[in-house]
Amino acid sequence: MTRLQPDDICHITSNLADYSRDLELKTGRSLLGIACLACGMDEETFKNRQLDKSICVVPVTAGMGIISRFSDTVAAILTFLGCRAAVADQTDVTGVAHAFASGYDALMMADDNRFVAIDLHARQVTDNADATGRGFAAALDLMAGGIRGRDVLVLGCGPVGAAGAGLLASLGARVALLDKDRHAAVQVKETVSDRYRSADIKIEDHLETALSYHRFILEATPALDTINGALVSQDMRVAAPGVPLGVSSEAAALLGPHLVHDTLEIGVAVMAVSLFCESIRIDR
Ligand code: 2YC
Repeated sequence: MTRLQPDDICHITSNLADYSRDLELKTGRSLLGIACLACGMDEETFKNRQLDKSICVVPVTAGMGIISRFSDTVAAILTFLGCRAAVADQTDVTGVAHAFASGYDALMMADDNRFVAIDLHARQVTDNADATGRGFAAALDLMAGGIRGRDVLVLGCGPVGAAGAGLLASLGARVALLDKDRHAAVQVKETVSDRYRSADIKIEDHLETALSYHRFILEATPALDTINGALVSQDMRVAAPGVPLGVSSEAAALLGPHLVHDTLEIGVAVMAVSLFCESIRIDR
């Protein structure tokens, strides 16, 4: 899991409205719209319930410690979506205890290994890796004008790529998996095939070859420049949750509006909507 640097996120808070509009131009849906699609919830339902829960973001000093502006940025994304969110005044256990005592409905916090949203009523945990994979898969579905029956290439079979592959398979895509560790691809193929029995899943072994005959790409590797200018075709659509961006600057320039990438926004938005999905499921 790549650890974010302050420079990766310092631009986010002041650009949320522009970024959401940029997503609408690229996918037809806003940041909230993409997150709702990833969670199978309509936006009106979310908007009717977004104030039902208060969310406390708790900074965590464990391990490599605080990332400057991380908690503030997470809270800003939640607030932009219309949620009631605040950063705890204290870190770690003190912050968690304060959030409980203050009656918050959910927590969001991250150590070096996991970034989670915890619904304190439903006792549901949503992981950022899963949420990010689903969010970018939803963006790719939108960029493709509906991914059902289309061939999609998932680069990187870690937790993000696995979650993206699962959503894409559930949407009816024909999923090809590629990872430099072939065993990781095999594992994801087995997991997704078990969950979606009719899923059409295959494994690719050669990056350049696989890119030569796939238009729709989920780039979920932690490597730089996985996709370079020579491998990009005009009709490609790339959703790239991988941090750092796995698309070279030359390839990104060629892709233009057909590339969706960010370092935090879509994953946090899906985590937020997931909190409300769980409560709706629990309430039924
Ligand atoms: O500021 C804090 O509370 C820190 N403990 C946050 C550490 C986040 C570490 N994880 C990452 O940098 C990212 C996640 C946002 C998702 C994957 N890596």
